[in-house]
Amino acid sequence: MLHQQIKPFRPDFLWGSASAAYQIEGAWNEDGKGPSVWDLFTKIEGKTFKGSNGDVAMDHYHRYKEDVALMAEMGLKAYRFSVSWPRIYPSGSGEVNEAGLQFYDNLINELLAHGIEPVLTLYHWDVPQALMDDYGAWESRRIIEDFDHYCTTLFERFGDRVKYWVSLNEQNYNTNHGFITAMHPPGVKDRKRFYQANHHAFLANAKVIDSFRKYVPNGKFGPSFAYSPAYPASSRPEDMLAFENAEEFTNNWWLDVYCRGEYPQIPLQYLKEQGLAPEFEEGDLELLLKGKPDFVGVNYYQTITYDFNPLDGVAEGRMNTTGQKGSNQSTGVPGLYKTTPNPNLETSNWDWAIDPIGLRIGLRRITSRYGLPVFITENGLGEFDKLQPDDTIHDDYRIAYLKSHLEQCLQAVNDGVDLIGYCSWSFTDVLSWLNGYQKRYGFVYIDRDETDAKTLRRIKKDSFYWYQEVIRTNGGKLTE
Ligand code: BGP
Repeated sequence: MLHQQIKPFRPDFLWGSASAAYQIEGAWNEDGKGPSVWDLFTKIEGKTFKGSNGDVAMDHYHRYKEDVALMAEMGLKAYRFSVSWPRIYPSGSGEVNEAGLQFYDNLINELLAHGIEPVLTLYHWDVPQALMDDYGAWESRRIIEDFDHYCTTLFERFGDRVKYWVSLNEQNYNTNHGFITAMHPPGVKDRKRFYQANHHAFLANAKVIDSFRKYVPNGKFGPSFAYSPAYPASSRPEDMLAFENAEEFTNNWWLDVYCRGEYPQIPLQYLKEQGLAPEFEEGDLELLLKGKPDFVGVNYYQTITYDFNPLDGVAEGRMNTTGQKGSNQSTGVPGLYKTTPNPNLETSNWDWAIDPIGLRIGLRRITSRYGLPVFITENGLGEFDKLQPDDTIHDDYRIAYLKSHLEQCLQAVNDGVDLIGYCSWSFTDVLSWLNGYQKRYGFVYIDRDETDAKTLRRIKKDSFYWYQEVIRTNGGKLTE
């Protein structure tokens, strides 16, 4: 679609940026917080880049006022952060930890005092270790009640001040790595358990949305989906079929349940034949139907290109977690699809395809298929950054990435997408789960590395000043 005239972003567009508790807070065992699965998992040798962990992270727990002051200086309209479940319920359920609630109370009040809309993520992967020990966390239906109890506590406490809520962050990516590649906790490789745990997460999500309607009737709620729109490697019919398979199994499987309350037919039948489909219990289907969101949260980094994969084909490939360009390997599901590099796209040093038009395509697919507003809850470029002797960081590559993606957002808006906001990933640099501290995403550099927390000083990068202008001009800067 080419447009003669381009209309601007809506006047109340939520220009934002994002983070997650484990990746920035630190203070992992302070003020009554219980351990999360990540507190233990990162200590297992070989699981993360150079054994990096979030014990101290960016020390945001102690420096949140300084961080919010930087957000205010930038002119940020919205800030997406996550609440750490084991900070609120150290054992997952039972006794609430008032100090944990107080921390987020303070953060929310600080944001509001600076005119920044809080966007609260209920779950960004840090399930309490106690629930893993008790019943295997997402592998048991018991999590549905515990998650609802935890979320309801937050609705009651913050519902008067927080309007935008995100339920599960990247359920698809997190369960995939938890149960297929074993790169996230619980570190399992089992497709049957993957589909079952994922089903419980859907039920928990739906249950919480149902509660949300009662506690925060004027709020807006949605999941954050790790959306990598699929491309076919070629117009060869076998590749087209692989692409269709990938769309069904890697995207529609989640988006259909969130937005329509039902699993897509073709993959469900295939998984039933294979004995891999989730077990349904009475009431599951009715509950899923109650889980419709107000918006689809989209975390977009890249498109993925697929080609034909025979029954004895590729199943597992190593993922680039070192920043050594070209070390990523093809991965797939035999008989369905396998991934392949797209020769038309540049890649980052972590081999992620850079594809701004892919974002527009994804936004349009969601709009046409589900007719819901979209909130981009993550988008950004992870790269090596160099701190110059004069305390500057010239991240022109990040500016180019963000600019090209925002330009496509504007095109998508003109195509008819109801886009309510955009949160870059991330505001400050954060711990990258598997890639250590060297893979940086922020507008604000933080002086630390994998093994040394150094000074933890906050230093504004060039992209900070660029985004400040984008916000000030409501996107006008993009078309200059
Ligand atoms: C998403 C996560 C974020 C963040 C981001 C960048 O999957 O929701 O928490 O980490 O990706 O990914 P990475 O840190 O692996 O580069």
